[in-house]
Amino acid sequence: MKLIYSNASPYARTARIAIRELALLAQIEEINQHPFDNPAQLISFNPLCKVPCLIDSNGQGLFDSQVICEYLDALVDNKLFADINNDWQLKTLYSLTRGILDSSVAWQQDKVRGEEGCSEFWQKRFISSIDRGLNYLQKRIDQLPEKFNAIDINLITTLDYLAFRHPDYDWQQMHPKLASWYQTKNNRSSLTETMPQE
Ligand SMILES: N[C@@H](CCC(=O)N[C@@H](CS)C(=O)NCC(=O)O)C(=O)O
Repeated sequence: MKLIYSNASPYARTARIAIRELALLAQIEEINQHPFDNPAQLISFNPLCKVPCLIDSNGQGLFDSQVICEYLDALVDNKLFADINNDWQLKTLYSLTRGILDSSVAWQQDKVRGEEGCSEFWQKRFISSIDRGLNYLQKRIDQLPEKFNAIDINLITTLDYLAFRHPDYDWQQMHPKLASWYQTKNNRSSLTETMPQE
């Protein structure tokens, strides 16, 4: 199998963390391609030209990051999604982590439009949804399963992405309970090997 990813993409990072947590690295070649270069290989497997994209052992494309993570998890022994998929509240928290990540990425996309193209209205909305989302999660952090899981992957990826792209947004100071939770989780090799980079 092959995984097309880019170093700065938080969505691709969730797939790369799952690969490591599921001990699948020996079976998957990771190919670094930037979607803005419109690589022919990426487009041929994902018409959206977005990363991550997995090419499975039958030579078929799989996307997006959630589908890839669930697929890889099912290949092994449902380590990452088993607790979540049996509990609607945990599924909702999983969706919330995806939503906070979407707002964080949309905020970055708006910022790079520059002073003339960016929108104060939208940036405020993105920041409010991140604030409220992290608060909501912080209040429920003790409800997360003990075992490392797909919510942990998304949440850590989102927090690291905020520090990477929005260093002025001091999430650790604003959400101290999340910061303590993060300290107990962030030393796994799946995380340190996949930190976001330009
Ligand atoms: N919902 C998708 C989002 C993927 C996505 O937006 N990836 C970005 C990189 S962070 C991308 O490839 N963007 C290229 C583009 O929008 O043209 C997922 O979860 O995989």
